[in-house]
Amino acid sequence: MAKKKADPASVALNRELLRSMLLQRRFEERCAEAYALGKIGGFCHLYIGQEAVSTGTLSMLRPDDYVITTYRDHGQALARGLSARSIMAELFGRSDGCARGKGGSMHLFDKAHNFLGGHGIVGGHIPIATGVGFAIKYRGGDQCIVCFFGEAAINNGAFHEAANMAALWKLPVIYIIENNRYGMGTAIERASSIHDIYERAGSYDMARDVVDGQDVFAVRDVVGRAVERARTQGTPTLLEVRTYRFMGHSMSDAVSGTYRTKAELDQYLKRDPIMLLRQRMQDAGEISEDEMAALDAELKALVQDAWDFADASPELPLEALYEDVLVDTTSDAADAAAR
Ligand SMILES: Cc1ncc(C[n+]2csc(CCOP(=O)(O)OP(=O)(O)O)c2C)c(N)n1
Ligand SMILES: [Mg+2]
Repeated sequence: MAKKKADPASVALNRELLRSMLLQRRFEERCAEAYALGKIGGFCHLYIGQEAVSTGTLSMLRPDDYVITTYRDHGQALARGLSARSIMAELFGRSDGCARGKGGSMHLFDKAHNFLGGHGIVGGHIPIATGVGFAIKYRGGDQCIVCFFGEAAINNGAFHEAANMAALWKLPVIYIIENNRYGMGTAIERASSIHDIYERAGSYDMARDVVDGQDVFAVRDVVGRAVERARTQGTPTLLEVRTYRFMGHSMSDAVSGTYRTKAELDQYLKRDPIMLLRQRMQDAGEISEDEMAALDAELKALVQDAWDFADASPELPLEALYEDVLVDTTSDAADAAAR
């Protein structure tokens, strides 16, 4: 029987998803290099291995929705559409960075993309997401906010207060737990009394689901349902996305560490989300070896361009330290700007 011809729209979408995930991977490989060379200072947490979560989730949003996340934020910023140039310049601490070089790796921020950070305090941004959900409802919009955090953050009291309010007040917030099994070097089994952590939403009568975070289509599916719920019913969802980080917790610890075995890491490496999507597309005849090589070359060049741009971008003058510290929210103009 002749092979069914693939629908061009779905082929184009799959390519888009592959491009988004591979860009994150190639970008972060160069981040590791830049960190070793001392071009990036401070903390730096790589997202390698988790790319299907950012791409799968953010490909389901509209530009006027909101995104908020943790310090492990490079991949999500790229998937949201911030330019590689503005992110790399931020990591290099330069004035053309998305936060003028003042935020660095953990504090990427871009109002134009409704990307509300990059937050360094574990769990600290979860109540902020609930607040944004409240603002959306108050203004009468049908947007939603996606809030990413790690599985270790769910044991933080702030999560429980924020989740209770979101359910009680019916706020359009999608809480995404990126369960990569570890909070620094602590395995989830050593930190959480229950291991199916999405069930915590039951305490707040909130919709919930669990999904394979290495499969970009599976992520899109559950996120799509959560977005629909947020837009039409204005209610929150808690999603547990099971994934794995292939690198150390941050640039300051070894890749495999002493808290996990090499065998475990190897097992997860077999489920590299990019490899899985590429394989699926190759099997379906949606991308050839040559096209794959061309895409890879294009993305490597794009990241090199971002590096060169960041390197050439000036640092802010010292006086700029006093800018962006306080905002006068009492004036109408400031209120309008905040929208
Ligand atoms: C309130 C607070 N406590 C401790 C830390 C130190 N810390 C930074 S990352 C981290 C682990 C968080 O793990 P998880 O939430 O699973 O996210 P992941 O790093 O795996 O993405 C800890 C304890 C912090 N930044 N903030
Ligand atoms: Mg974790």
